[in-house]
Amino acid sequence: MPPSETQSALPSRSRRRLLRRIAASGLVASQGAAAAELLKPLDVAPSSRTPGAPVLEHPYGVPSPHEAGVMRRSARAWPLPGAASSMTPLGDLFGTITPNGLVYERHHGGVPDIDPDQHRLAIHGLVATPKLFTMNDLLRLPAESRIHFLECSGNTGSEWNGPSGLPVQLTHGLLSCCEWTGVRLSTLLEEVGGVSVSRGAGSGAWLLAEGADAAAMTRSLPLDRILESALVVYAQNGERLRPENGFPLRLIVPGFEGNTNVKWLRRLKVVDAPLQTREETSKYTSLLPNGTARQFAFEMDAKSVITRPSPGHKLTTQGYYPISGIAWSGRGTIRKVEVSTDGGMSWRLARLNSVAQDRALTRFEADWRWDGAPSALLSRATDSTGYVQPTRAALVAARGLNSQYHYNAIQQWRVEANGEVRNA
Ligand SMILES: Nc1nc2c(c(=O)[nH]1)N[C@H]1C(S)=C(S)[C@@H](COP(=O)(O)O)O[C@H]1N2
Ligand SMILES: [Mo]
Repeated sequence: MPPSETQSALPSRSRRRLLRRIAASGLVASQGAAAAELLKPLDVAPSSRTPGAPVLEHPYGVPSPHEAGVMRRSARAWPLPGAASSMTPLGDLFGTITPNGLVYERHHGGVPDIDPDQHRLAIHGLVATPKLFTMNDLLRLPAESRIHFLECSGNTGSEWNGPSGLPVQLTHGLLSCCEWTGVRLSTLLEEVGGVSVSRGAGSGAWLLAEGADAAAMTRSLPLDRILESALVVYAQNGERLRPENGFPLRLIVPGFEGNTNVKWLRRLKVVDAPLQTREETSKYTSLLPNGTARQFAFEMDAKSVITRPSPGHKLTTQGYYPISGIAWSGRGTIRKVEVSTDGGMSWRLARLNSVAQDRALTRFEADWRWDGAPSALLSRATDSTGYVQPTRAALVAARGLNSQYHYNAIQQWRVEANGEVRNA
């Protein structure tokens, strides 16, 4: 039956019921012309008249050309070659998983080209039997897949001094969430016969992780805190890692600041104290108001942001809008998200419309009827430890304005009377 006949084939009683329902829904007022269209048979869609493109036009699939504007972008120009970042277009995405081509990138020395057949992972230091692993060795160990967010500790640093005017991609886009597949760190340490430093409270078992890139990114990590959750991964969202995200191997430390998730991983060394590398002394420490530095602030604190509507979006008519966003915590799951549409004077509970997973993005949504008046939209996350996302004033009071990293304050978007959404 050609598609044009399906509409008129509806029995007239159910057609009348359908039209009554459309009228009752209020859609008729705003879409009168569209509703009137339904009274006559629909035309055959132009795209139904001829066969479409063949299979294998794109042996590796690509998004619709109509989505060409959805891409990673950089917030600023970087002064040194290879040291740069690109940001995930959060305002254009749905659900909680970041597609591989849109995962943010942060490199300190560019993206190395590594032959997986030549690549080795060394596990050495205070272990019983130091070993070199090939990629094939790693693929023959028990695998595990887990969904975790990855956030650069510099994410949202643009807002320390107040609203930057930037859209959500450029304020919060050093954030992605993937399903990571690889080998548990604990399995690998068993493979080298175990660790020969006494572990437990007060002891000093640390793990030095180093990348094979030009920056030789190197971080020391407290072994006790990461042993149960860290993964050495070779795949993201079902396929091998992308070169820019660490191909062929990277470390995933769930909930810890992005830079500890060392890409192009070439060695793990068990040591008895942190090595005070460049990335934990001159970088990735925060200068506090009392003049001391906050070092080894590993966990990313609970945070949330509204992604739709967000700056760059425009509300076209008054009426119902879902407020949609994401929330996450480096210390566990998201317990609740509250939303305000009046600048924080009143709050109400949002629905969590994805399963709240451990150290992963959670999608929330709240109903809102825009009455055309200027509004201010905010979201506030509470995590499973009871920690509540702070206001900017509270965060600045605690950390001062010399802290570049770990900005997690409540974010406000203004809705103007003309429907424009702004970070102001
Ligand atoms: N070897 C190496 N690992 C690295 C980096 C790097 O420059 N080199 N950048 C780190 C930083 S600062 C972040 S935020 C994350 C970014 O991971 P992504 O590019 O996969 O999003 O990787 C971390 N791991
Ligand atoms: Mo980072």
